[in-house]
Amino acid sequence: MISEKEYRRRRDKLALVLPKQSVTVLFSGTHKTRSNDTDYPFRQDSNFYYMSGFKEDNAILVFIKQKKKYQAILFVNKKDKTAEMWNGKRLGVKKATKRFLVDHVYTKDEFEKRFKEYLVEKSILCFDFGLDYSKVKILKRYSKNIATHKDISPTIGTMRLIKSNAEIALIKKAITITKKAHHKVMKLNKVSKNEYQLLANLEYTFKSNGAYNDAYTSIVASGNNANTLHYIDNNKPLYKGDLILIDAGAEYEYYASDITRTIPVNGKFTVAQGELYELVLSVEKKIIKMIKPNILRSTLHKKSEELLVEGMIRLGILSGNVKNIIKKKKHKLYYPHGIGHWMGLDVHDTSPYKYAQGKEIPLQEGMVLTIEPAIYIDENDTSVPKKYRGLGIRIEDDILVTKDGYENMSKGIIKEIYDIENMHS
Ligand SMILES: [Mn+2]
Repeated sequence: MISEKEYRRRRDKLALVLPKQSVTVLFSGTHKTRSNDTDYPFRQDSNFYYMSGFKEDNAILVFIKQKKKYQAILFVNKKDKTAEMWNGKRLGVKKATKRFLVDHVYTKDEFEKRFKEYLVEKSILCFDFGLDYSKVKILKRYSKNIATHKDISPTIGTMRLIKSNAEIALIKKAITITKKAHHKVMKLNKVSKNEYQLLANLEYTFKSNGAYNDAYTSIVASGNNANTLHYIDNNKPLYKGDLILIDAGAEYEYYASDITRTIPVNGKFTVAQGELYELVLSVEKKIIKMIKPNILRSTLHKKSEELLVEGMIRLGILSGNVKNIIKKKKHKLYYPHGIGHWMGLDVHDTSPYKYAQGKEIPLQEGMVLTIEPAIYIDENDTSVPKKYRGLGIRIEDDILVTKDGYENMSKGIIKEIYDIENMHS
């Protein structure tokens, strides 16, 4: 759990880098209507949650900074018996004042009036430029005299890069649940089942272990479906002899995990599947071993391209020399994405990859990223030996950068061929 003190420390830290004479506004998420009076499941805005720890909708966090000192002010839904009867309890001003270590708490109704006052004699308004336009409109209505608008999202994103011990503990908890889910599916007899039955199985394990939100829509892609990168139909029958690519991660207390395993439907890899799988696995392991402070993510990516291309030449999937193939981007057909991404409150954490000046941000202790090399070979790609066509293999783990190297937080989720085959019933 993240303590109220930690949330306050984050606000203090943000306030240090906020411009003088500025007002910063962070909005909570808003319920989104699916149709009529039915909403999509609500999930709090990650930046708002990072700075407040508050899970309700309709809330606003404001920072007012003069020269050095700042004030944090939270606006919340007011208590309302009828609304609470229909849509759930609200914390209200009184309890929020007790709980949150902010300077003031007011009801949301008071926001517009107070916001106008906050802006007097200020020169900069900071907010998340990715906001819904309806919210931007409110801000713009009152801030016509403010010369400068600044996007606050990269600043918070930069803070979110380095995880605290409490955050790491939550990510590890999410991974533990994800491990149970993947292992359970590995054990199942999957022949004659459907992708959605595996999906149901994964979700059952997630939800029954307290991960009631998924970190993202799971991908259960059998056979050639694995070559559709964002395949989420998850509704095709499973055939004996095919592989299934499962990219599924639990979210625990707002923290994500992101794990991919590729396993055989009938529990046994064919020789060709094994050859391609061992290539991806060996690359994944080599790249993970390179992780340490100050290395660049782009260095990891380039190395993964080289190693995958080398292997694909060896297997007869590509021909020519490594340098030329990469220069001509021929490998992009088989390995089109990056080696991995930041992970935290969001599965693809919204933290920057470059400093404002354009230089790449090197890995540092406390950062969390995924490593996920892959090879995708479409079933209709006649340039590739027939035995490899229709195979799509990705292996993904969640890595914490430590003081002198790394910790593979998901190393307990098995990935060796021998172990996967043994796991199968
Ligand atoms: Mn991923």
